[in-house]
Amino acid sequence: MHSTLQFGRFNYPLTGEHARARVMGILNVTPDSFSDGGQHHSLEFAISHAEEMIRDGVDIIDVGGESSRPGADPLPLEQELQRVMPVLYALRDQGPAISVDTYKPQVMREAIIAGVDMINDINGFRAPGAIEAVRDSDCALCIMHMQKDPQQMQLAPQYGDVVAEVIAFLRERIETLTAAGIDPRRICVDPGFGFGKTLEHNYVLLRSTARIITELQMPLLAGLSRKSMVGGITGKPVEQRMAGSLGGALAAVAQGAAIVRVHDVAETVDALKVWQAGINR
Ligand code: 9MG
Repeated sequence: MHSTLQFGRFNYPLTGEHARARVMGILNVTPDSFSDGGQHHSLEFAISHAEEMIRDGVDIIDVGGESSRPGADPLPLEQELQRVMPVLYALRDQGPAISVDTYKPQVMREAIIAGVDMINDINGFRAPGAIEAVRDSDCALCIMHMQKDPQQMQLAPQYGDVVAEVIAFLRERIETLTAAGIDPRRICVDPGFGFGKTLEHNYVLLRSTARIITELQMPLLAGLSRKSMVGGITGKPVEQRMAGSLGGALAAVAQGAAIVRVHDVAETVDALKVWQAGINR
């Protein structure tokens, strides 16, 4: 494992006394995430949500314009740019690191010009031109595993050995990115909870967080906030999954996850502070 994660303008220690898990707050700029669907209101809503996350102690804000929920349709490039670019420019100098959640190379290029610190690609930089789009920047790259695509992924996910297959996929992507000249200190990996996985697959992967980190020697990002895997254990609907999501985030961090991607920033920041204070280092 490298001792730091290069994160655009930031450099996160991964080992030693200054290492701690970072909280990534989710900022969806999708029509269902603001009141009237209008462009102006969406920007205002996004900024005020981001300001709340900043007050709550967020480390990274992950801005996404296209829904990746199971069954979601892809968003045309121009619409995605119209949704995310004003938000990226508005947030760029507010303090936290900024990430953009996209798999489209053209969005990656524009976001890098705007100064983002991370590209979070649920497609693992497999789109033609994705690697070239990010290669010459210094932003961090999150490589996520997904079986099929958001429209197909939850139809009938199947694996022989889910942990081995996710590790093999991530290893191949790390090798492809580094062979293209990308510094491995910019890379983090993500098992992709809920992306082409059954409840059982998700928990086998969550319980294997430490193994994934050890085998790949890369920092790991865990995103399970409010997902069906939380509802599958608690029996709670999406609006009542905060406590369950905190439990999942702590399970990942206890095994070495470097970043947790969450909706509930204030609660996660507090939970991690108490957990950190209460463990033997
Ligand atoms: C965009 N997005 C939705 N869920 C995610 C997850 O679990 N990880 C990452 N990296 N991105 C996600």
